[in-house]
Amino acid sequence: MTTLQDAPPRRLSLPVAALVGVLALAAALGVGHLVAGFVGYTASPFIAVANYVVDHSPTAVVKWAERTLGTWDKPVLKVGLAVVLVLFALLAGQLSRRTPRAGQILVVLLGAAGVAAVYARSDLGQVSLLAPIAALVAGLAAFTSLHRLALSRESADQGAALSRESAASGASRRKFLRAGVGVVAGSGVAAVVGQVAGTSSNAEDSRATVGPLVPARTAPPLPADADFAKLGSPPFITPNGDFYRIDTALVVPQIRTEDWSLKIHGLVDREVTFSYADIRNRPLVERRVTLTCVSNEVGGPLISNASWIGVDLVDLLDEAGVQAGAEQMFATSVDGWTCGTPANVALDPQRGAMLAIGMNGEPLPVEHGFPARIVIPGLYGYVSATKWVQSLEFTKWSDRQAYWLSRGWGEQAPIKTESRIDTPSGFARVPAGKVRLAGTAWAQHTGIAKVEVRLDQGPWQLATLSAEVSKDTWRMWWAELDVPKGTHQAFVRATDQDGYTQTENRADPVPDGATGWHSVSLDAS
Ligand SMILES: Nc1nc2c(c(=O)[nH]1)N[C@H]1C(S)=C(S)[C@@H](COP(=O)(O)O)O[C@H]1N2
Ligand SMILES: [Mo]
Repeated sequence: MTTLQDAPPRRLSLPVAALVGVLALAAALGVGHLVAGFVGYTASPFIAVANYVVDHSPTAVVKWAERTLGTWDKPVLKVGLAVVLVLFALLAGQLSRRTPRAGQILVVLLGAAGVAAVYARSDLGQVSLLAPIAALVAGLAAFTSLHRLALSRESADQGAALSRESAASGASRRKFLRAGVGVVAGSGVAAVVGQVAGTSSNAEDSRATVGPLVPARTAPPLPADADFAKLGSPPFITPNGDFYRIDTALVVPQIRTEDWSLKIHGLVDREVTFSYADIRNRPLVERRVTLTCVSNEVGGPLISNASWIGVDLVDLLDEAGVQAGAEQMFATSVDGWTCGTPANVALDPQRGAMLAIGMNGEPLPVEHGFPARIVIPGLYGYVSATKWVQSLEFTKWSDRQAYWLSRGWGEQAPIKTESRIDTPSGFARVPAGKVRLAGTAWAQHTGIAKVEVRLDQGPWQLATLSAEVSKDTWRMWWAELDVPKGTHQAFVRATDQDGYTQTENRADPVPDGATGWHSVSLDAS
């Protein structure tokens, strides 16, 4: 008869060790998400760590992700992070097959990473640290107790194998099983409750109560030939649902109008703060402005046009009295993203910079900055278009470095004159003969003077331009080329109203915007 003392050394089997690690991870994430639902949704350890990765990735990685993944970068990051966490959990289990020590240390290290990620956020208060701390404690407790149960189960098994005392083995097996199921169910419920609590006071119902935004100064009616959409150009106004979206927010910031305010401070005569009602009750203006992302490749899709409704930014700035020494308007969003605009551009009354609260007749969509964002004609989005904006601080360039500036992008970033062929799309098969091309061209705040197209090395031919709605918006064009049988290349180039013609030289988006002629291949038969 063998007693437990003589049993082989107690050791978890590989799958049981792995299970302990994964269950502890589930407990940590579930409890963290639950607490975050009450102290600040983005304090959820998983979201906080993902955000931290976004904010601290080397420029080369961010660039690579933008280029290869486009708008898939966020889901890919989340799945990638989940895989990494599960690998860590498996490792924690594997390292702890005899004693829980190594796994406990790993759990604490992972938990500490969550705490650090939340601590690093400028927009999350002290209380939000409760979420990652609760996650750490839950993960550690789950790991330790599951490990103990698993180990006693394992040794009971080993004892049973020798002594046939299967009753004891069965009991401890059931205990471990019950605990495991309990952890899974508990974490699931906790995560769901946190999700519901964290997103229930969302911005969408606040947005629904804003009511109609009626500008005191409306933009002039659109001429019938503002676009050549029937010929294959983009529509002049981009519907909100089709408007390109670029931001670093993994979770779209949810701010209710009553919780929003904008503070103007720094090198100003008097600090001023505006509530949503303050802005809403001012006479509103409506302006069409085409936004462009600096990351847009030649021929790329990161450009869209809207009718923005809001107030003249310069009026708000005048109330603060910006001082002569101010060089940049340093804007911060509620989620801690930052943006530096040359102060003289923000302050130029001719520029038409806006604090926008409406987009195409509706309150701003939440993902486009609700309750309020900055829109400045003629500057790429990363130096101008702060969404969910909460602070405008006037500083010197040397005092503050905005998010993308510190990642290798330029300080000054006026939008470059560019054009794009939208129809036919690349590698199109067309019947030989007359082929109609259509597309768009832009030189925001300068205006487009002409657009030309050519086939291969042939002569440039003038395209027909749409009506100029504003110098701050894109302009559509169409043209016809004579295309003989065979494979050819069609090119487009624009000239702006300063007389500058787009250079043929290809430049990367980094550091201040791509250049080069867009072309499409035509396969004529
Ligand atoms: N808060 C916040 N605002 C932001 C950004 C961001 O990451 N966070 N990205 C900027 C960039 S790079 C661009 S191109 C524009 C895009 O605005 P859209 O998403 O409404 O098209 O928003 C700008 N405003
Ligand atoms: Mo951008």
